[in-house]
Amino acid sequence: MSTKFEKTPGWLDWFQGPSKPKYTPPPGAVDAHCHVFGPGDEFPFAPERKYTPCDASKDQLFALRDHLGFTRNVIVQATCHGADNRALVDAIAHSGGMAKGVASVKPDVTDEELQALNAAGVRGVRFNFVKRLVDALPREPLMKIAERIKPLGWHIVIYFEAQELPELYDFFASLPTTVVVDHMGRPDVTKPVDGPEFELFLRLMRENENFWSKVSCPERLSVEGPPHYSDVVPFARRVVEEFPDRVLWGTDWPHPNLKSHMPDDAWLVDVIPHIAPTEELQKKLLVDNPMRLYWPEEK
Ligand code: 0GY
Repeated sequence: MSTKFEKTPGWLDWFQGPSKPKYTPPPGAVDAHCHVFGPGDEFPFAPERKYTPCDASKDQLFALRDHLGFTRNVIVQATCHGADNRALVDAIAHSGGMAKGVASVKPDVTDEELQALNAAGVRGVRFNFVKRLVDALPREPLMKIAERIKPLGWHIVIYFEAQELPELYDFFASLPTTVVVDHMGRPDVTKPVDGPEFELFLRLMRENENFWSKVSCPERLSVEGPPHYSDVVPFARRVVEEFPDRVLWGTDWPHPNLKSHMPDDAWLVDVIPHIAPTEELQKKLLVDNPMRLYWPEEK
């Protein structure tokens, strides 16, 4: 564990020694949303961070991948590392080609830096609109970043909460690349799946064919809680069934900022057959879609 950094009070560490999932993912399955944290002694957390996590190294991530029956990872830059993508790049470099990344960049990023990230295996940038995590950038610089990453064939990952969508909808719809929404736009799952709030998110997906969604994070969205997270299932299943070719799944390991509990990651894998009930849907969700977005050269 890091000696330089003290964790945020009340921080929940990731679950040690997860059980084996009952569900076996198809060969070549991709965990398309996970993070590495530090280790802080090697890759310091960013001064502007809003939380200080426990360490969660690349080796621990790759061990979890193997344990859960997955083959590849898409590692998403977490806000505790700001726009310093070194831990992410290091993890990809040590993955034997089995990881790609989504970076955070500042508006003053140079073309050389973007090229270097591209060569390192980065395939997208993340724009974060969750107020407790970042001081959000205004839209104009974000649009400039979007225009600059477009020629690289990268996409944009957006993270926001459902109540912010009405305000952000037009900006999102104007983005010029493929756009991947984290965790279905964080719906309030105590509201009806066919109510106006979730309907706006479905409309965003329906009206913009460049939009994809991660059907991830039942542990974060659920009010009912573990191990089945049944209240999240209808939301994720709705998205998988309506947009089977534009969905991704991820563990979200090491689960930053959870408050209620820390999941055994096997529980999350065991939710998959409930949200993608056929083998065909599971293969699209776990293999075909992430391969098309992150490893198109191997398709
Ligand atoms: C997530 C969730 C969170 C944090 C981050 O970048 C981050 O710090 O993504 C969160 O606290 O909701 O998607 O992993």
